[in-house]
Amino acid sequence: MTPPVLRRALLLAGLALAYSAQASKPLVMGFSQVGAESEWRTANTASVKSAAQAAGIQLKFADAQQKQENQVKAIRSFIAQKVDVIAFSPVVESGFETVLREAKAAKIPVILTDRAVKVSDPSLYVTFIGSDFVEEGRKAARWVLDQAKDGRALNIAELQGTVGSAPAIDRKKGFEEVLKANTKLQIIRSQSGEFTRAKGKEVMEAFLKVKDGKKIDLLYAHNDDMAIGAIQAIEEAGLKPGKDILIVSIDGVRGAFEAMKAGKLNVTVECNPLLGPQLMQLAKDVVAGKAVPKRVTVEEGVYTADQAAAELPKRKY
Ligand code: GYE
Repeated sequence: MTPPVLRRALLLAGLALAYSAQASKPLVMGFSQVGAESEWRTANTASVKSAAQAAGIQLKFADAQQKQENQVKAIRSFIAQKVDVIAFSPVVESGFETVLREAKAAKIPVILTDRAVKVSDPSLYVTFIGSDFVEEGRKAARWVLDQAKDGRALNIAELQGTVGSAPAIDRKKGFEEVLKANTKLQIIRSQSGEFTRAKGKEVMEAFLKVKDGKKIDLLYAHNDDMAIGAIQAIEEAGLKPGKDILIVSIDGVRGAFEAMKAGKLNVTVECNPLLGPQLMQLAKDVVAGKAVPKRVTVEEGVYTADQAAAELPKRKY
């Protein structure tokens, strides 16, 4: 028989052990990603995964393959698994109210990364970290205005991002807002290319086939991948991208810099996908009960073709 003193000592040691195990238990984050539709997204996923590892956060990663229903399912499963924090990049803006209420009821904080949602109750998420997409659209349009300073008219084709997504809605809005300053600049075609190269190419082919007697002078693509797809379509139609049709797109991924270096893309507006480290810090703060800003933005620039060769080696994505 163990003497009572020893038994108590053993019990206390056991408790201490259990307590320290509890204290060092890694924070668990459920992360629902949009998909793998673009170079931007690939860089974003890599950033989230490596930052989680560096921060000692256990990441449960789910790929929604561009489908909102998959995202809702993933969030429900994170709730069932009682993760410490949920982060997600919403495929579209609307339709998340119900599942976000479920997370709130389960007292699991939600961080929006990259894209925003439309909800009637802003307390359904703690914070939103991501770029200002309206401003990106404005930056693209300011470059277009610059090209038309000599008074020429430009017919513009627009490749929109995923229908209903925050970047597609906001990049269109910001672009149109600034473009209004010059009525000689008209959007004559506009359709979604779903943020992918394949769809960007397909829609551009269709744009070029429209027989309404209007020539496309400039292409505005909501991301680089669609612009790169469109470049192929333009070349296959026997035209010179970057010359016969000026091209402005958004993201600033390596592929865009390569296209600019080759003279096929004129300008890219930067949208930084490397949100991982900031996201992990926010998650730690939120779980620790610290106050965090409701909106965290990212610093970004605009790059033109003449800067491409010098910038390319410095690009991190
Ligand atoms: O611009 C695009 C991606 O949400 C900012 O999604 C992101 C956008 C990005 O597919 O390439």
